Amino acid sequence: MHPTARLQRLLHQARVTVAAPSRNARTAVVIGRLLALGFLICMVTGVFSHFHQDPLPWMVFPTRPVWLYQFTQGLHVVTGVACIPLLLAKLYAVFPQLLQHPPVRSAAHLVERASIAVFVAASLMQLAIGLLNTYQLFPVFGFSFRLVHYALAWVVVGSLLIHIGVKLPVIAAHWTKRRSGSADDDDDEPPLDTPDELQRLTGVRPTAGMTGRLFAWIDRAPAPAGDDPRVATSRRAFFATVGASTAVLVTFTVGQTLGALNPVNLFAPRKRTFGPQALPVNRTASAAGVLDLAVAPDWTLTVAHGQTREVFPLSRLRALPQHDVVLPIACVEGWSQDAAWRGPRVRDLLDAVGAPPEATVRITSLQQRGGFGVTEMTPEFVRDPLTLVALELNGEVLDLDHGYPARIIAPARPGVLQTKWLSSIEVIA
Ligand SMILES: Nc1nc2c(c(=O)[nH]1)N[C@H]1C(S)=C(S)[C@@H](COP(=O)(O)O)O[C@H]1N2
Ligand SMILES: [Mo]
Repeated sequence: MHPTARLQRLLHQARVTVAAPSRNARTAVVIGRLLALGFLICMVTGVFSHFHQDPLPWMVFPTRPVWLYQFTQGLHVVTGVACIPLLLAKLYAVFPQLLQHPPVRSAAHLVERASIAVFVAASLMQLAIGLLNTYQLFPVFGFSFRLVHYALAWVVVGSLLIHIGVKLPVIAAHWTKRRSGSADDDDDEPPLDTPDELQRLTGVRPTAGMTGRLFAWIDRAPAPAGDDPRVATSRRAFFATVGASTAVLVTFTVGQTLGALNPVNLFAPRKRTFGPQALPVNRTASAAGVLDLAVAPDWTLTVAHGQTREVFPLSRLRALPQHDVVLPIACVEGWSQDAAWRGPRVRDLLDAVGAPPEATVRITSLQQRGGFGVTEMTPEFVRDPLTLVALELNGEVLDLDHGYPARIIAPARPGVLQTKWLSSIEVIA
């Protein structure tokens, strides 16, 4: 037999073997729609978070509601988690399509298959590294997680748009249950199991009852018809499994940001209220290498504007008007928690050095190593009455692991910008 015919026969046989009632275009569209919504939410919230940390010069961010970032980033991580079972379900549903023959039929078909290959690879990687990062296990040393995740996001979205474009006719045909036809009509490979086809492929005409290796697959039990109750049961079981896994993952993770579900936060790495002063800690003073500097009796906070420079020991910071705010720490990893903070306003400190109202500042930590030692703050946050140099947390002097002697706390900002163990605040623009 011709090798091509042999391969075609093999692929067809494999497709028949893995065929199942839930492996059809309607399933692919139903799961695909949820997945597309999930990826859209992740993209929008992810881009928002990315630009918070790397703003373009013209960007201004909302500072209210104070829980905005807590919400968008909590949604980002929970949606990303939900996409994991959905993506696996989608791959399960369309897997038989992998076994097409010929592998490439036309230029358009090549684009279609290549975009799917890129999309599958990039989205599996994206979800995997996102999940790993929430456990602080991002494995690509020497790369910033955020930049890798951001770049990959565009690969995911680009290949997904091509995929959706190419598949529009299939998506339209199966959008509603009524319009979706039989389970097999997504099977765009010509059916091979008619005697004529087989003869064309193999040069041998199969006779009724012929078994043996060559034609074994044509003797398979006939696929259950659409109205067979076993088909409905099988489909229902599939959707129930996907729905239950997604619901379980979300329920047992979302408690890291949603207080009501905190008791069932089994999967997320950070537990609300677990930590000094009932607040989780991402990097301890010891891990940041600031133990000695942070408790040094001659510690001061330097505030600078050009040549004007004021030095604030702790006593001077405590002598300024103190303000109380309740604001969340909202980590990019998806956990968040409200806390009560107390200290002077950042804008009062800047007024002391005559900074203009539109000042952007650079905030430097005592921390020498790691990426979070230096951050910038744009005017809308600098001027906000809720933005404090916090000296107290939940009614006590800041714990060393929460940034003693002084840290930044500002509304609606990523946790990663709430700099701990302050050293200086300088006007840079
Ligand atoms: N200097 C410094 N500040 C930092 C960090 C850090 O590693 N170094 N981590 C940030 C991150 S990622 C978060 S989520 C919050 C965590 O605050 P907490 O440890 O007080 O809960 O602090 C932020 N401030
Ligand atoms: Mo964080």
